[in-house]
Amino acid sequence: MAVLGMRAAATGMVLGWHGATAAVRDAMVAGRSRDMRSILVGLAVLELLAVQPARAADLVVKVSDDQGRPVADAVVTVLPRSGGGPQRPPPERRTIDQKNLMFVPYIEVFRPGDQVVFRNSDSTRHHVYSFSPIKAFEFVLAPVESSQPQLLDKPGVVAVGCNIHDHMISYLYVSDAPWIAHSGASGVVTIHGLAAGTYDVRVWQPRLRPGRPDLVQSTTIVAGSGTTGLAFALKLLPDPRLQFDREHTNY
Ligand SMILES: [Cu+2]
Repeated sequence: MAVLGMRAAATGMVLGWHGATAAVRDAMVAGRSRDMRSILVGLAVLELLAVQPARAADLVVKVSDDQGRPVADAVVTVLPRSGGGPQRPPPERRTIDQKNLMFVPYIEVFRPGDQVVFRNSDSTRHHVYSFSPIKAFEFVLAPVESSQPQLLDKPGVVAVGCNIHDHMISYLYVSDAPWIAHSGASGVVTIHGLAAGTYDVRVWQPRLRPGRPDLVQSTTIVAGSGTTGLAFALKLLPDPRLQFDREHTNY
């Protein structure tokens, strides 16, 4: 809030600059050199404030488990309290492949309006299904076959399984957050170019207990601060790819 206040104050000063030019002219006419000097010093400071926009900063989110080990496949979403964010990209269609009896990728991020296609690159059949309330589907895919595109129009998590191979699972994370990214092996996600302000940062990972809201922390980005760090420690269940059951589809 202090930052927003400062920006508002700077705007006020910029308006004051226009008023001040008349004051400078008056001072010159009157020949009041001391006033003139203080006005010029004031103008220099104001100019400095006016030309310096609120510099963007990076947010580095570190996701680890309760033993401090880095956590991969964690989805990080960043929502500014004041709204806004980068322009939303047009809807996209992404493919979830089935290779070596696995869904690839394990997690994928979508925005409402995007579509998902399931492709079977194995030489065996897969029976792909979701019981998710935000998107339910079920179809058998023969080798090299692809599904019809499935529209993902609501935010939430879609757990996808295979009725033939119980260990196969994939998660579709649908979110309209302005910034969204997921962690690799390092457990670190960096969001670049955040303007000053307060943000809610959410973390979801497939091995968190299902049916619970995302973990959330808020952070304030200060203009020109460079990098702000945030750490999440997750209490994780065993990997669902090793023991898939209906519990993991309960979103
Ligand atoms: Cu299968």
